[in-house]
Amino acid sequence: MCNTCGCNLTAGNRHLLFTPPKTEAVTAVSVLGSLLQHNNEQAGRNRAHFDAHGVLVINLMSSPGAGKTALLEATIQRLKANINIAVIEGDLETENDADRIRAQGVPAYQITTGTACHLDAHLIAGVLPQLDLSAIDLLFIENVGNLVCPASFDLGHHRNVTLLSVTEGDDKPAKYPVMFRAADLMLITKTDLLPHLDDFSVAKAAQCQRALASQVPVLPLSSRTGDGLDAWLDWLAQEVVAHKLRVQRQQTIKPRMQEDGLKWHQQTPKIRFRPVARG
Ligand SMILES: Nc1nc2c(ncn2[C@@H]2O[C@H](COP(=O)(O)OP(=O)(O)OP(=O)(O)O)[C@@H](O)[C@H]2O)c(=O)[nH]1
Ligand SMILES: [Mg+2]
Repeated sequence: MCNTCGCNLTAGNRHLLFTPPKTEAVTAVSVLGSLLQHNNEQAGRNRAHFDAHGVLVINLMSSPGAGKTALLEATIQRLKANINIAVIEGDLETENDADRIRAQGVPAYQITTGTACHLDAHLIAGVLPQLDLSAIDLLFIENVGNLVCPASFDLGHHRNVTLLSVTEGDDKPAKYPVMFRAADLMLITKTDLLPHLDDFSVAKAAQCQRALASQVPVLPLSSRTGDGLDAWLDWLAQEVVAHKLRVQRQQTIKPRMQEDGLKWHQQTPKIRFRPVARG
């Protein structure tokens, strides 16, 4: 969780800061720690609500523009005849992404976070009254485009899918480990652009993911051409069925959250300086 930019305060949880009783002895750290705890409690309530309706909830995370909405558009086109889908969109501003999803004929709810660079469980709880969960099998949450903070906030969802587009560079799992460790599935997107890039290696990106001790599937695909989409759609269909069975057994599943996200983000930055060799 990011304690330096203040992004852990959102319109959804701001009320928690001002809830009495509050003493002056409350330090910033304890307030922020308590916000994370409140977030996790609300996430648990959200998940119980989703499970009561047998809805699988998938959180899509990536840097801005990696192709989350394009992937949703392509996915909806292929699955909507067989699976009832809805989408919650998160962006700082605009209804653009929700409009794109609605154009595909499925319900979409836009959360605009203003300044917050991630969604949290309270923001999700705020839109739940508008969702007819009895009419949904699969709910996607498209998180705000950001490779850091979204990984530390449990929304009450079941699976995290992290996208890496080929134009971002194949070393991103190494540089943003908190995000990529949180992935239950990693998608390498925009593979139709690979012929134009001489320095992105799908194998190296997968290797960087494995170097995080992550054995999750890594699937390359292009939402533009449809290449590789079948493997993603198969994964989704299996997850929907597995979740229905889990719920029948009164079980649930939590995403691969960074429970230690707070610790990760509070680590003292390491400053490495290597003089440039002069020759
Ligand atoms: N060539 C190519 N372009 C793509 C593909 N997927 C998405 N794009 C393009 O990439 C740009 C960003 O795509 P979006 O789907 O809006 O990305 P996003 O991750 O939802 O972006 P934010 O919501 O702003 O974080 C758009 O211009 C898309 O047309 C793809 O598979 N191939
Ligand atoms: Mg989008």
